[in-house]
Amino acid sequence: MSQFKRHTITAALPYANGPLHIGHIAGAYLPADTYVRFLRLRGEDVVFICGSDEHGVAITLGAKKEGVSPRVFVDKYHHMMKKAFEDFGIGFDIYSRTSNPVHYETAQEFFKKIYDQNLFIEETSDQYYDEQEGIFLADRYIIGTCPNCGNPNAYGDQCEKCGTSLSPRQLINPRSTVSGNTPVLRPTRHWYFPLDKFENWLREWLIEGHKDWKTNVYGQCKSWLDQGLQPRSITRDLDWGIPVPLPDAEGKVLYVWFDAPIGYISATKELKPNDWEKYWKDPETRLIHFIGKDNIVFHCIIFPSMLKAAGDFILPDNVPANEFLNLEGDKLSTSRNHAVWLHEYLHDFPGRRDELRYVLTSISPEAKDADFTWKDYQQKVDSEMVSILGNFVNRVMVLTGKYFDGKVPAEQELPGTDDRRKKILTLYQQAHNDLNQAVKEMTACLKNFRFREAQFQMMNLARIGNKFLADTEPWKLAKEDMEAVAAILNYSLTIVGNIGLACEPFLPDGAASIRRQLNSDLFEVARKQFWQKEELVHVVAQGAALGTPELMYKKVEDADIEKQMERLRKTPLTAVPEAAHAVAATKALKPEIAFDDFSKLDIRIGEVVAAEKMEKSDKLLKLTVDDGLGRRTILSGIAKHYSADEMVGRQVTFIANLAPRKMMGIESQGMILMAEDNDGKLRLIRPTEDVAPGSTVS
Ligand code: B3M
Ligand code: ZN
Repeated sequence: MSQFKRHTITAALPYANGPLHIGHIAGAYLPADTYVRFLRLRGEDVVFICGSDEHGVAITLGAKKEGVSPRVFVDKYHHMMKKAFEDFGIGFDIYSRTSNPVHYETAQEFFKKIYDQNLFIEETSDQYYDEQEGIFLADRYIIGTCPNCGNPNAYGDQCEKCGTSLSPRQLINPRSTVSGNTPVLRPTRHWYFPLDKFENWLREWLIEGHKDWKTNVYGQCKSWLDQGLQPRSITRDLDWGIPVPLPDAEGKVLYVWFDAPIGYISATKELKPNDWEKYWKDPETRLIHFIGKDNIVFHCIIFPSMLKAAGDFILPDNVPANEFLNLEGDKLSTSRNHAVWLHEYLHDFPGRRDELRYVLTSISPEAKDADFTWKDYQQKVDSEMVSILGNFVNRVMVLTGKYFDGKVPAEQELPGTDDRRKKILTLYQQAHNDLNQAVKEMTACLKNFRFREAQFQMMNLARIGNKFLADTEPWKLAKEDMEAVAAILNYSLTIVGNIGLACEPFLPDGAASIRRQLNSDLFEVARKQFWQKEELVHVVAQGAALGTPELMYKKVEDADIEKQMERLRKTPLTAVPEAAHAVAATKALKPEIAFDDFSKLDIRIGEVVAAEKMEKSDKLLKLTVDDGLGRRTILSGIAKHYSADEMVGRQVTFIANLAPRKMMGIESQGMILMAEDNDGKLRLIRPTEDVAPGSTVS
């Protein structure tokens, strides 16, 4: 890695078509984040690039199912994903999006660069067309029977059952996914990228030149090349996407897999408008793509060929793709809501980001598919994070508090030839060797994208620390040999400090906790030395006062696990409409209504001028509302969510023409509108800025 001056690290751009789940995180984002943290700790110049992929059929079909425009659809999911990444602490330098103007420009320029060399093949051919919908059916707009395995629901671009990549014309009994109709053939003109012309070059660059890539990645590439490459169409007939930048190309947009990887370049431009080029064109920059296995061919074969064709770009030096993660023995599925959603995890387990990072890295699907189970999550948190790591740090902190008043005891030579001291010295030497060995292995694994093993070695530091304490038993020596106790605890604090350094790429919150607990001035310097020398370093200074002990991790309650299991059990086994994935467990839609039904409602904004709790009811508040015309009384079942005091002075939205209703002897003249989440929590709906009471809502 040292022959490179800087690193461009990308993580696959997730489609803005749904929330993130743990499969995404384990596949690309967590390994990328761990690696980037490692590089930064070693003082490398790194840009860490990601963003939302906002084009293609995944977007247009998703938007259609939710009944909104693609623009509204991608806005919603882009912000949702961006926030979840931030909340989880994935440290992108930029999280951009492919609907940004800079990306349009970059992608169009890229197209033109290849076009101007006369490399594209322009061809008119017959393609399937849905006459009822008036659209051409490419990719996932069309399904049919897979010619390879007989799966009746294979897509126009791929059979998800056997993994074969397909084109619509290969499907048997093709059907439109939009209308269900049988399509007809119609001529349409498209541009094709001549992948076949890059075959020889790919053999040399990839097959000969990158035998160092992971076997799962290398194997997939080789089998693609062995089957022979064909020209691939890189344009589509769609009204959502980046227009083909040619004068006679009305209605044609770039194929999403042509524009999306260029998104890495656009995002770098956005991040570093003045010197982005060195991250993409200087041969001393190391380009690495973190992705899931379903993206291998695009990142290892197609995008490199595009970069090569456009000229003067660097090529990926490695593409450490992961296999898939399953959940409780079953494929993760957005449409069946069989998933652990990142934003839900963060909500249900506040302050426990490290725990998810740890468990996902410990089962990282690096070489083969892996399975996440909640029981395993609980077990790993309890018996590894709490019992090994947290426990070791805490014991050392508490013992130092007890024997040395929370100050770092003196380092000791421990002279003397009595058996006890000899034994301590031997144990110390052994621990020291083992610790250095673990640090060496950890860094070697990090360099080679073996994060699972790297984290195991990191945890070994705590295992060795625990063993050192258990073997030396300082609490038994306290009466007779305080020098020995000092030596043991000084060294134990050094181990704690080195764990604090070693766990930074994996457990950022835990690292911060150790840092607070040790409260050492040496930390910054120690960190540099540790990652450069790859061995144990001095982290604590004799006599320095430690911080307050903290419990780094706590056990996972059975009830918390049960709640998650219950949620998974409750989700339907059969597919539900895609829209249901928007927010897990969102209520089903009510039947459609006519506009006239809606316009009968008189919805208005009012201001609460007085409020009191109804006696004998724990639910009802009695509100006096200024409705612009006068005052009215409205009873509202929100007492569990808002106090009477809180309500006074607030603006509310209410139905003004609902027939009055008597409740507990009082007439309610309207209904306050509330938002109710999946847990039954109620929240007021009110204008973002105050408006005049009596304003109507439409
Ligand atoms: N959006 C596919 C996916 O989310 C695609 C990756 C683009 S990376 C340039 O799996
Ligand atoms: Zn198939």
